Amino acid sequence: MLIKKAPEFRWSEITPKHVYMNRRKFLAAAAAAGGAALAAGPFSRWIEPELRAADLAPLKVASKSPFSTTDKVTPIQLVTTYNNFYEFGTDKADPAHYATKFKTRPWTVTVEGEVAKPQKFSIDDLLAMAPMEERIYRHRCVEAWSIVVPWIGYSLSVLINKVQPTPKAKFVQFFTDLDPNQMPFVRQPILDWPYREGLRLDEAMHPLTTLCFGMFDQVLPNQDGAPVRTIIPWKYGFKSTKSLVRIRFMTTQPETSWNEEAPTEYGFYSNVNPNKDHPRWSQKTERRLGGSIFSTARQQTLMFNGYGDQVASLYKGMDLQKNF
Ligand SMILES: Nc1nc2c(c(=O)[nH]1)N[C@H]1C(S)=C(S)[C@@H](COP(=O)(O)O)O[C@H]1N2
Ligand SMILES: [Mo]
Repeated sequence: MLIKKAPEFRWSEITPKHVYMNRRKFLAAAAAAGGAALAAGPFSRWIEPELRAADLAPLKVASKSPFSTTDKVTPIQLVTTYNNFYEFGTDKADPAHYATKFKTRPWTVTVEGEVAKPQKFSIDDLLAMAPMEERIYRHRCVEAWSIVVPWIGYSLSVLINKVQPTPKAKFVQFFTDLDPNQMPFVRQPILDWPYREGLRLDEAMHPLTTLCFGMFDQVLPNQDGAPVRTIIPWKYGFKSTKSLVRIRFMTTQPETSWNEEAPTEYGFYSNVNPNKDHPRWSQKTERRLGGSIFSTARQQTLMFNGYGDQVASLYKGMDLQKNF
C-alpha cells in the first residue's frame, strides 16, 4: 500500500481536515479571548457536531451473530474518517471528504461466469434476500492498524447458492464500481482500476464471509463501501471490495489489484498472519484505533485475526509462508 513510513498516526491524521483546522482556529480564538472558552462544557459542544458521523437511513438488524467479538467497538467517527478507498483519494481522511456525493442508487450487482443462473440483482433485491445480522468483527488493515465494527449483512453464501456455481467454479472475483465522473482519483494510475479482489470458492462460501450493507444500525456510509461490500474478517482489509458491482465465478485464480501492483507484498490469500511479515514492516502487532488515541500501545496480532477456530481448516496442509 502507499504507506507512510511510521504506522503510528497523529490526531490530525484521524480527523477530517476541516475538523482539526476548525479546532485550531477555535483554540487560537479561545487563547486570544483569555482561555475562558476552554472550559470543558463549551469546548465539547463546539466540536461535537462536527465529529458526529452523518445521519444515514437506519438499517434494521434481525439477529446478532454468535461469531461477534466482545472486543470494544471502535467509535464510529474513527471508522468513518480513517480508512482507505483509493477511488476517493489515498489519504486516510480523503474518502470521508470525496465520497460524500457518490450516488448509490440505482445500483445493480451483476453475477456472471461459472454459474447456472447468471443474473443482475438490484440493491433492493439484495437487501431483501436474507435477514440482516449484526456481525461485530475485528477488521485488520495490512498497514497494521485495526478497528472493531458492528457490520450489518448476511453470509455471501446466500447469494452464491441462488446463482448456483457450476462444478467448474473454483474461485470468485469481485469488482468495485469504476465511475470517473464520481470517483476523482480513478483518473490517476494509482491502481489498475477497477479495484478487483478474489477468493477461493470455499472461502467465499464460508459463513463468516459477509455481504455487507450497513454498520452501526445504519446503511453503509459512502466512504465505507456503500451500498454493498464484502467483509472477510480473517483476511487483511484490502480483500474486502467496496461498492461492489460485479461478481464473477471462475475456474482459475483471479487477478487482484493489489497482487498485480506488488506481488511480493500482497499475496492472493492475504490471511492475517503475525508470523508472515510484510517485506516493509512486521505484522506481529497492531494499533487498535480509538483504544487510546494518545498512547502508542500496540497489541499482538492474532493468527487469522482471531478467527482460526472457524477458518484454519480451509488451509490445512498449505504452506502459509508461500501462500501468503
Ligand atoms: N474499492 C476499494 N475497496 C477497498 C479499498 C480501496 O481502496 N478501494 N481499500 C481496502 C483497504 S486497504 C482497507 S483496509 C479497507 C478500509 O476501509 P474500511 O475500514 O471501510 O473497511 O477497504 C478495502 N477495500
Ligand atoms: Mo488496508
